[in-house]
Amino acid sequence: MLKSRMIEEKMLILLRQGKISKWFSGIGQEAISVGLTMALQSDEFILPMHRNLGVFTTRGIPLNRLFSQWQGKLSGFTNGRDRSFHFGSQEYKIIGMISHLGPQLGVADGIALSHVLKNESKLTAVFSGEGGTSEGDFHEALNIASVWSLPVLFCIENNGYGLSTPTTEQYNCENIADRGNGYGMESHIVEGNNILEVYSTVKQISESVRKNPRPVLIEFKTFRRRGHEEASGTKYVPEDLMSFWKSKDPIDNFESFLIVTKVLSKTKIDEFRTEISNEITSGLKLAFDENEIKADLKTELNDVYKPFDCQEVKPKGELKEIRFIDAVSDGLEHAMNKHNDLIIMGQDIAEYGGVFKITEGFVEKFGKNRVRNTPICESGIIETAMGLSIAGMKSIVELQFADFISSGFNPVVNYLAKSHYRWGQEADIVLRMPCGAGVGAGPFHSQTNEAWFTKTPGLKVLYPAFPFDAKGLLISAVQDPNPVLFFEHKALYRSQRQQVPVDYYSIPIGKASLIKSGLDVTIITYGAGVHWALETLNKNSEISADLIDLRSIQPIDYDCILKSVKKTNRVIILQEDSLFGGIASDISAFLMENTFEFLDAPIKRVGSLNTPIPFANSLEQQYLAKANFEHSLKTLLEY
Ligand SMILES: Cc1ncc(C[n+]2csc(CCOP(=O)(O)OP(=O)(O)O)c2C)c(N)n1
Repeated sequence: MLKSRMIEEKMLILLRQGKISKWFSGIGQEAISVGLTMALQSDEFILPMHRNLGVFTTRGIPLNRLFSQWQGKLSGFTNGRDRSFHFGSQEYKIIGMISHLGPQLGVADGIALSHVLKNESKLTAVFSGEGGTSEGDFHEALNIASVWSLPVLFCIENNGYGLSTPTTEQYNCENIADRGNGYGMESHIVEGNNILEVYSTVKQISESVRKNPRPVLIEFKTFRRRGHEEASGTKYVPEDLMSFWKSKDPIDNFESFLIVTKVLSKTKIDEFRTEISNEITSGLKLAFDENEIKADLKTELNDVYKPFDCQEVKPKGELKEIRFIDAVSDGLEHAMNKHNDLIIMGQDIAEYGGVFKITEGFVEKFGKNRVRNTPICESGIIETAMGLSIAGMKSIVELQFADFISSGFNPVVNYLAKSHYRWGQEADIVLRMPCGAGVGAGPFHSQTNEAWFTKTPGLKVLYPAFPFDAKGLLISAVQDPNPVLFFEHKALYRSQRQQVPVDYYSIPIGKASLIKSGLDVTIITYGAGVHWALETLNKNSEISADLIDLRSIQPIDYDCILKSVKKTNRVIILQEDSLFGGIASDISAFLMENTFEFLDAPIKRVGSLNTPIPFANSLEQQYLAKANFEHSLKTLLEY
């Protein structure tokens, strides 16, 4: 506790000297981090917050590495890419927060799930402030952990204020621990400023949880004695409250206790102080002496994704005519057979087989541990998938409809997408996204929302149009250790049939497919757009076109596009999504920059109307890009 306190005191000085940029103080709360970390086994994961310095010091991270992290230097944990405690370390079994507070609660569920699945008697501890418990992530994570009996200690540091918001404006129950009841979960209240109480309670609970896996909610009562961060002050805190909690300082009180009980002497304490002070000084010297990070463009771009050498398995052997939907199911089954550590999670996917029946029969083949029905918790389950990945397991999450990804948006774009770039941790996850319009399903069951994700660095986005591609690309998506969003157009599920190899094969990610070859125009599209284009070309046999099915829209096969446009000199880009801000706009800009001299006509984009997707058939037909494609193509050819 003393080490953590003395580091903080030093940081406050450095902050005043302008030598560090920001500090979130945990002064007065040290007993919780230190007591909990000491009570756990060193190979059990802890997911701390911004005031849990004691977790890091107790796990023995060399101080120079912590200081370098805070200064954005190479010996830190993020190559200068993230600040403060926003990093993880497999070596120290610490998974730091992302700024959004709540998501790590679900990540802890995933790590704990891996322990259950691997029959390890370990637990995972995750922290949140009382403010963070107001986020939906808290509710989802506790609910999932309870339904699945996951060995997670949900540790809530109730320190009186969330920034300036007092607990009375944050929640309306007496204790946060009382909520345990609502989740069917055991809960405890612990005097968080008493190191002995923290240590002994957590030790006792952990021993029991390792034997009998279950989640436990622990509310630590404590107080935040400095500002939210140093610049923000504490004007809003009544003085008597501050002095009350000062009298409950965990270090002062423990020190007095140790002196009274003659465990420690003043001299020994002074020795400790000198020792720690020397350790801080030498750690700081190392960090300050370290050079600033040199920006290297190639390294930055390369580290967005985990390198993946796709082991292409060429299709061969017996063919069978199957529907798109069967191809997805078949690809999934092959992937489950190939990767014993692959878990599928989704709503109603187990005995019921999923709303599209894609996983029908999977429970019988792979068991309920690997084919998991989930509560309606998109965020929490995507976070759980992230936790599985941290624990070295692969997972697929089936979104019931791609539209519902909005309820799990935060972990996708902030956790999964940024994790490898920030601290080298892959998010080995495939999100299956049944999407698309033309089925009379209205505004919330029809969207093709790939553009929400293609603009976020760190995600891969696949969108097959044929059964053959669906199976081969899904297999590659599972192989790929990066987060992949796999779009499956619902209207193609039962309308598209093809001869597909029965065996396992894969298709490299990032390669477009040239479906038709011609001379006069290049049509670039994907998903249902491919079939609209084919329909148009079949009806107008005089049109000689290159038809490119992108298949992968992040990354995009620019080589294929360039080659074709330089040959045909005209290009039309067709997307099902509303026109503004979609893939077509980006490809169009790329072609303007790179093929301007080759073009004989302005680039044409065709997308759906900039309205939500309407329900009634006549309105939906008018909405869809298909309605304008043929006319636009002919106009372009006549230009
Ligand atoms: C989703 C989200 N909303 C708002 C913030 C800004 N913010 C950062 S910390 C904080 C207060 C957190 O309070 P609490 O969870 O009680 O933790 P404490 O800081 O008191 O330890 C707020 C509002 C944020 N980081 N993330």
